[in-house]
Amino acid sequence: MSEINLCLEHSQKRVLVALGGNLHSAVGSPRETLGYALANLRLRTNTVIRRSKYFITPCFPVGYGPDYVNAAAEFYFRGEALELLQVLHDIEALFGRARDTRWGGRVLDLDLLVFGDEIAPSLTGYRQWRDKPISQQIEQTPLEMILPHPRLQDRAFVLGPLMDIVPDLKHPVSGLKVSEMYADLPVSDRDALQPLSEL
Ligand code: PH2
Ligand code: MG
Ligand code: MG
Repeated sequence: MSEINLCLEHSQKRVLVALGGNLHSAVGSPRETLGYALANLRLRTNTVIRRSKYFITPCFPVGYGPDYVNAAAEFYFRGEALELLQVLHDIEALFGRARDTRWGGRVLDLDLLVFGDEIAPSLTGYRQWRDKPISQQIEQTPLEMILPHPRLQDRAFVLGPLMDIVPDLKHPVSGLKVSEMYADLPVSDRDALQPLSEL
């Protein structure tokens, strides 16, 4: 193996981030905000980022607010997961996101989906969040970092964008590929995603 590959393996983690927003920010529409947020993320992490298409997605839970724009981004990060989480929170704050527990509307949501094969805070802690009933998911927000994202396998607005860039990525806990998790979603959830043209 080359020296360059060795370096990559030891110090960089493959990262997937979900982007979403359904309210206008000071810089524009949700799609524009997501674009600026990605540019900001590139600068702060000094990485090359691969982005999915943008998708219009119905608000989950249905009726809680306007449609979202969602996308996913992949890059390789040198550092700790908590450092990256802080960067994501800083970018959310920069674009006017008030951190609260309401699901109905937000100008920018940046979720750390996968950080290499890291599981946090522990397998038990991860499973507690993954297995929460929907009523508690709406009411409670974890204060600590949970990895992988506990709702990753459930949401078409996350898996649809991931399908676009990393269909073969394996879930660090279940071992299922993105394509398998996507195929397991209700057809109506998948059909509700509307990819936006890049032009
Ligand atoms: N994010 C939420 C709640 N509901 N619905 C869609 N369509 N897209 C999202 O990103 C989203 C949501 C909480 O983060
Ligand atoms: Mg979030
Ligand atoms: Mg979210």
